[in-house]
Amino acid sequence: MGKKHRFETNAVHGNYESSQFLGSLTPPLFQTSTFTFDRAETGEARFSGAEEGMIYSRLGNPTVQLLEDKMAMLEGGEKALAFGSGMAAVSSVLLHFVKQGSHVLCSKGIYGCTYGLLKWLQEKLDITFDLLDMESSEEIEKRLTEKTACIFIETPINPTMEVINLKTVVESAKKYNVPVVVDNTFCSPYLQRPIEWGCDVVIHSATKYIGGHGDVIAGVVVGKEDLINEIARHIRKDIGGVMSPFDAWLLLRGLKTLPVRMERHCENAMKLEEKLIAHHAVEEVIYPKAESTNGQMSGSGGIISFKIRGSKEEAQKLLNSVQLIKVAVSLGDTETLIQHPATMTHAIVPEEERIKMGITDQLIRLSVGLEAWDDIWEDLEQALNQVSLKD
Ligand code: LCS
Repeated sequence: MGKKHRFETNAVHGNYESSQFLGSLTPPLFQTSTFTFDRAETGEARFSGAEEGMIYSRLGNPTVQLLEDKMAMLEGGEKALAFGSGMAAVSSVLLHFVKQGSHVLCSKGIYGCTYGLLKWLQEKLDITFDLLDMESSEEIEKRLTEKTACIFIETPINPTMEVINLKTVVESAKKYNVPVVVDNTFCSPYLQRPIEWGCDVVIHSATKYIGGHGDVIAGVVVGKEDLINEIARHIRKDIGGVMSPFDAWLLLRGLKTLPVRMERHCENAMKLEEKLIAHHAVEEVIYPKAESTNGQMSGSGGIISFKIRGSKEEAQKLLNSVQLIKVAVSLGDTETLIQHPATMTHAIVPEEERIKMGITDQLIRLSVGLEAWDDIWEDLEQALNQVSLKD
């Protein structure tokens, strides 16, 4: 290709060369588990690494590789690796970094299953982990020990939407040579590219904005070539959490519209935020603004969290009152989704920890979809009005 293009163009074309695939405009789907060898010696050469080429779809598949190449390009990383879920990506990265007795320094909040995984690793491998708000370098550096295997961050944090300053974290981490892993699920590479800020590894639950249509469970890891090769060889190959070629094909299709979708998610969310702030049943709206992130985020994203006046009962009444908006976990889909983190995505986190993370019974998470924003608001408003009515 030669010429460097802009993000939107790369999202459409990526590294894809149709001439390599019989002129097929869209990437072909190689829905196959294995690849034939013309001779026994070819098989030998491929297994030994003397010859490049496909062997078996757990080790690599052309459609999956096209997705990996495109994700590496969009995140500005050297190489990417696709997984069968976001959690397969998270667990592969953590297993790569930790060993018996390691320490992991995490952002103040992390996705419920990531927390569950760390707890399980604590039991199995005696690892320790801290949740920290990471507001200052001093605070971060105080918590780093010789055993710290990596810093693991979500930003914005699911579901409390707190933003972590990546520059601050990277400065401290570099002093102590600790790798920084960022779960970039909430932003997608369109709004935030952590590798450009010096972070080492980016993780996605591609289930969300990358796919964008609520029809795939998938994960991606992006980083330096050596690290990605190591994870491919020792973790993905042998633990086997691979992505199916069809899912990669759906994600390749989803990525083409990522910039357009993200713009609309952001636009709708901005309008809904204003309305939510003004509603009497809403106590607080948590929606980070790109302008206050020193360029880290180029848009404010499509997720709004808010606290309703009341408790769990009112929260459940709100969820039971929406009609157009769907009550479901997951996010980043075309449909607007609403969920109650304390009893759903973060139910696994013990109450005391959950409260420290800021996940109270009042907290609601809204993943703003691509519908007409006023239709979303009309539905949310009538549901909020139900909450404030006394039975
Ligand atoms: N990382 C983050 C930040 C997530 O939000 C999720 C899933 C994962 C990793 C795991 O990805 P998965 O294996 O599901 O592809 N978050 C969900 C959520 O907030 N609601 O439902 C799933």
